Amino acid sequence: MQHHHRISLIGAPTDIGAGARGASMGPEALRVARIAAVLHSHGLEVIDRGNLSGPGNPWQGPLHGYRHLPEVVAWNQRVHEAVHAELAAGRLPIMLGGDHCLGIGSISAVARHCRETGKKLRVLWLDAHADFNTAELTPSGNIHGMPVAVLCGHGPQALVEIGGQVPAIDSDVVRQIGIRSVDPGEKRFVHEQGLEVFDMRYIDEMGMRHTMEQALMGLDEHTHLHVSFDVDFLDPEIAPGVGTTVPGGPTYREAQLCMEMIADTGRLGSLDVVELNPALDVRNKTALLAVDLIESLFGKSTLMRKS
Ligand SMILES: [Mn+2]
Repeated sequence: MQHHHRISLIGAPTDIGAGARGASMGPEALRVARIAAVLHSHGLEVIDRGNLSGPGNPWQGPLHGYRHLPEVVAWNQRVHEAVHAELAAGRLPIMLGGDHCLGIGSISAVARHCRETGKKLRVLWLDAHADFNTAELTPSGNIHGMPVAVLCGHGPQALVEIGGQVPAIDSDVVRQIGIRSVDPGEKRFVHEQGLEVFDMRYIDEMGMRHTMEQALMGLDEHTHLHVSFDVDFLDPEIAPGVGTTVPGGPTYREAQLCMEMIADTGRLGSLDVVELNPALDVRNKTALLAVDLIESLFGKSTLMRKS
């Protein structure tokens, strides 16, 4: 059975950290795909808080290694406050992105909530990319490639200190799943920092079931499980509506199993859905798939089990 039955949807319509425009339309595409009604149909209380507002996208090049840093900070402060307020009210926030830079605001809020309530944190990072770049390592300066590094304390001061503690999280709470595109310098840094990565090679060799058993190992009743779901985690054959497609991702069934095994833990406490880009989608199919998978994350299949 799910732990939380009261869900809050928080739209964060921006592509401020991305290398392509369009993720700003993600929240509306998920609403068009009926995310609220689908979750409600499983007996969950859902409140749509509407969209946060923030600065527009000036579409400029990098400055000191970062694109749009002041705007990224502004958006993440708003996401941080909104997500933290829902958690403090005993609700389960789903942050509808938006690009993945918003994971900084969201996960720093979850970490702060865990400190305040004495909970242990586990973060599952479902993504084709490690998102562990720094200004020194990335040529693009797109901050959506940096959120995990920032959360672990590596990045510009204004971003690493969102949440009131630096680093916001320890790297050992993160489990990355589905990774298949990492820059050479980033790869070295991921190894140095001891991030636990289940890349596609691992999933191919060991299977999704074993991968998820490893990634979910050690959860207990005091653990808050946060899932940061970058839609580019999925194979682009089934999920074309993202800015940075990488071939060779999890299939439909593998992705379902991943979500179902997370649901089975009963520990899901918060969720990000990011990088959905309706401008690149085909008749909203990627949004519909994302909602289908989120339905499984909240226990669609477990409802059919006798247990
Ligand atoms: Mn990402």
